[in-house]
Amino acid sequence: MDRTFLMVKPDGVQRGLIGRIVSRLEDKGFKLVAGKLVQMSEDQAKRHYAEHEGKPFFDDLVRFITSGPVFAMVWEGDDIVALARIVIGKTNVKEAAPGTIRGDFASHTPHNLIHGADSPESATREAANFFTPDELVTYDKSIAAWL
Ligand code: IDP
Repeated sequence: MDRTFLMVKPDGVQRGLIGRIVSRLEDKGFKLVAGKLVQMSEDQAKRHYAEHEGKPFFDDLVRFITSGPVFAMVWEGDDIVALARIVIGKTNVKEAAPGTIRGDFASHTPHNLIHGADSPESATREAANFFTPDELVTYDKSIAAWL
């Protein structure tokens, strides 16, 4: 079973969309293994977005992601890294299809509500920036055989 790191960004928290975003991930059949509300520090934000360091939008991105609490999560499912990014939708809200989280709820690109890791390696690195290994809960769901 694969795991990914997902995070409701400050715009999603402020807009009261944590519940609806979590519902969509549950509806898809993913299994929540960890979740918490976090006010990120500047250092934590820079670690999270290390791959974007040096890009013109980096400082704005760090300012935005630290502008209020985020809801950090780890989810589990087969091929979940790629599948979750389909559920989330494209980065640019003009390209995010209806039916995706961004396509249905986001109208300005930097404020695109949710982050999703782009590879299993990124997912592991990003999750470690928020959670200790013992915070990732391993358990079975009897519905799993029906997914
Ligand atoms: P992703 O969140 O869809 O994986 P990334 O390319 O990793 O997209 O970019 C991280 C975040 O940085 C985006 O979700 C968006 O909030 C912001 N971002 C990306 N590109 C730009 C840009 O060109 N201008 C401003 N913000 C951007």
